[in-house]
Amino acid sequence: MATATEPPRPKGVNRVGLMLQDYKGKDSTLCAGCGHDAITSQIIKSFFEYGVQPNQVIKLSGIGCSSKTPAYFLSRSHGFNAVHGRMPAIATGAILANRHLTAVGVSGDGDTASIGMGQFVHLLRRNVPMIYIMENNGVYGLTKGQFSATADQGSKLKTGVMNEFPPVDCCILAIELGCGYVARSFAGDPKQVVVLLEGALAHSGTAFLDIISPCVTFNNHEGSTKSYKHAKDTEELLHEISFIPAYEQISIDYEEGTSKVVEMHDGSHITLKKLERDFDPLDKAQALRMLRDANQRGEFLTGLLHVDPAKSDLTEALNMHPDALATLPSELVRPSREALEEIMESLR
Ligand SMILES: Cc1ncc(C[n+]2csc(CCOP(=O)(O)OP(=O)(O)O)c2C)c(N)n1
Ligand code: SF4
Ligand SMILES: [Mg+2]
Repeated sequence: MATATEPPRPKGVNRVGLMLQDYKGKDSTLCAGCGHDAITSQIIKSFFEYGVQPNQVIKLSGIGCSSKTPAYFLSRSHGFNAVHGRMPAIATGAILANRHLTAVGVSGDGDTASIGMGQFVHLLRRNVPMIYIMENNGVYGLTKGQFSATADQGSKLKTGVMNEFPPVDCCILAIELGCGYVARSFAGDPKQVVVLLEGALAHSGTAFLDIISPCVTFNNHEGSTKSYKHAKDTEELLHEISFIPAYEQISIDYEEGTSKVVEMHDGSHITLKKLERDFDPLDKAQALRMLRDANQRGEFLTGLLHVDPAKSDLTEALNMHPDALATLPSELVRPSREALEEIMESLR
């Protein structure tokens, strides 16, 4: 059981003195019922509950219906809507310029796994500290519903066209490339999405979330494996997951053997209550095996697939200055005349 250590707050106000509405953005222009809008609501809720300061956040995206969504949350935050599939490069630059920003990227399955694959894999292997959400509907929603690289082999478009190619499983890819926080969820499971996002906020490297987010206009029919019905019918929870932020934490009671508690980088805790299977998300090899088996059986597993809270992120690997580069005085970032002369001398 967690016990609050902070003084009581007025109802509806979070620990930084803000209300839920302070985390909202513009009205959505997406189709009514689009899964992406449900995820937007969960981003708003999780950032509010965690108590993130909106002006310390940068929102990043590429191109697609999903990539439009940063306009619909956190209107007081910084933002950059990049070129299709090129969000990782922009995110890497922004974070290197200011390592203290909380970065949240929203991408689509096309933006990430089709045109953006080259950039995505390097973001993962560098462990850029950010939350990377892939809103996965199996199609290019914005350009009228062509299959993306995450569409399942054998799934059908409304027109009857069948996808002949095997899908890219971005969670397997992320785990394989050393990502220290990998989760899969479903836009129709808001409770799980919120907890996974809160856990992602507490993680220090790349936190990758693959969220099935049905496209009601182009990929929600019979024969689609990314529809609301298919996801609801096949979803299998790996565990019951809950999040206890560091600021609420004194002690946690849990049942030994049936629950696992993971301490995150910032002192928050994630508790995973065992359901059907014995599964330890700290075990990378087990997570990979389980995902491969699940794919073969056509199962849709959701929850925290892999976590490694101790992994060092890009800023640590580069041994960066503890302060944001963007705020350092020029004496610190510019080499002195003597240093430059020394370099020139060494090149003679
Ligand atoms: C360089 C480039 N190539 C192609 C396009 C056309 N285009 C725009 S969005 C998109 C696909 C979007 O799909 P996804 O990332 O899955 O997002 P969704 O709309 O499904 O949320 C494509 C192919 C583009 N804008 N830029
Ligand atoms: S086309 Fe599909 S992905 Fe795009 S807004 Fe409409 S339902 Fe959402
Ligand atoms: Mg898509």
